[in-house]
Amino acid sequence: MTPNECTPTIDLPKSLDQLTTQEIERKACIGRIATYTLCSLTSTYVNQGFQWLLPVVLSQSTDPLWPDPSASIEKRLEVDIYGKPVRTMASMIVHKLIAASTAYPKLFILSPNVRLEKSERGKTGKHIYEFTQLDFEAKDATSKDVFSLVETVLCTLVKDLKKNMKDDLTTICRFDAIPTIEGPFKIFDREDLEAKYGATWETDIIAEITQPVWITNIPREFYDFEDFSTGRWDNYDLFMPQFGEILSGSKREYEYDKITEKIERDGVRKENFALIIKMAKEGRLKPTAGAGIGIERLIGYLTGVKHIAECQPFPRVPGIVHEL
Ligand code: ASN
Repeated sequence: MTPNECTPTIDLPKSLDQLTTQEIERKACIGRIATYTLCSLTSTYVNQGFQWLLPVVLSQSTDPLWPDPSASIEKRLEVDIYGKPVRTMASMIVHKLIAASTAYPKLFILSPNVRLEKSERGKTGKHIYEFTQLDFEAKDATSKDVFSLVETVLCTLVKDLKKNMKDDLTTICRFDAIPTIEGPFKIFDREDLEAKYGATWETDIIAEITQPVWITNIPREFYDFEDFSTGRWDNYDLFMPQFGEILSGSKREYEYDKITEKIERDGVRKENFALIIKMAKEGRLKPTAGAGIGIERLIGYLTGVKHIAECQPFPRVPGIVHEL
């Protein structure tokens, strides 16, 4: 490809049948990088002793995605099956906490998530209405354990990708653009960033960093651990340079009193979380920590696409529904 062809030209990703010959070549190249990425991520988790669970899509209990400062959900999908209401999976957070507390102390899932974001988000380049998370959870793990695991996973990926996928990365002009990364990544408290940069802290920090960074202490859903005595949240996002968030997670709440108090405080529908509440009451919900890596965002960062839906064979741009 010529240097001109390196520049991503697709503002709003098209469906496969609409692509030119040149765009098909680019799509195939991104597809090979995606395949390599998935192989690398899943191998590292398996090598680290994690069990690979298959996802579920319909369930009575799913992520409330509330309260979440960055949520913009237009519609929640609910349907009756066998006389019971179920929702499409927003994330397998509840399943993870129960699975890690019982039969699968270290687990990961490539989990399809449906989040019908508002149409305006079609143009951010970072939002899609169906995406896949590599969602993982480990019993008795701390935030620090999650940090070093993720650092191993991502540093291995970038190192091996640059070694084994040089031709494809060069074709899309990403070989030199992706820095080799090295852990431990720096950790910033969200409150300090707000004090330094104000409301634009997210875009400011992304522009400034040259290595991935952890952002901690972000108020959000009931299942993230909150220290009631200090008001600090033991949770985290991972931001990539010039790109933004590709992962979020936390140490988890597991105590009945705290979970019920937070569900009440947040105005979340208790009846959708009956099982996790019951298990917490019986002392069967255990301390765990984990996170989810947004696969299309990670591949979007690696390939430098304008819109992460360009990494999807069948683009899911908010507001745009293709036949496939
Ligand atoms: N996967 C995230 C976590 O592990 C939850 C989410 O996607 N909202 O915390």
